[in-house]
Amino acid sequence: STTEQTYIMVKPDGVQRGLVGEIIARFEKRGFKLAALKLASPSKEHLEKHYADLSDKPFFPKLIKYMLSGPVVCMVWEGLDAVKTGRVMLGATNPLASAPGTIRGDYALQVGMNVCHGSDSVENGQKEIALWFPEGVAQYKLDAQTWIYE
Ligand code: DAT
Ligand code: MG
Repeated sequence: STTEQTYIMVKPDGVQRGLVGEIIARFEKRGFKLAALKLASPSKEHLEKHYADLSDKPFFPKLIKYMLSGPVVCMVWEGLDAVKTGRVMLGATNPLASAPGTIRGDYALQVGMNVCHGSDSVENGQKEIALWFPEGVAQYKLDAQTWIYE
């Protein structure tokens, strides 16, 4: 639906490398509506909740350490098939397998520094939005949608 929401996050490497504007621009230009945006320095406990599904993986401690290495930019983007389309725009988890034209395929090389996060299902997206934006997200009419949705 056109009101589907996804949680997109620029990871510490993306912030340090000056990719925040580029990543925002891609979602903006594609036609998605910005519903929430902030710079954050989450705690270890918060990140462990975000990545709870991966807590058994051998790379989990390294992943948490990386995510704690600097601020992240948290966003909610809304629009048609936002979750699936967001994942396509991000590219594969391993940047070497990501197609050029995707964010990871254009800006990353290694899985442990893959620049950005995107929700993998509508259900997980809603969980992530609740975790990262307990204050709620914006509700407004995006006038450009008249020229995006037929
Ligand atoms: P994605 O971020 O594409 O949703 P994921 O949820 O499976 O991928 O994993 C979360 C992050 O954990 C991923 O962006 C990078 C890291 N990661 C995943 N698989 C890894 C692996 N095999 N080795 C090291 N880091 C990994
Ligand atoms: Mg994931």
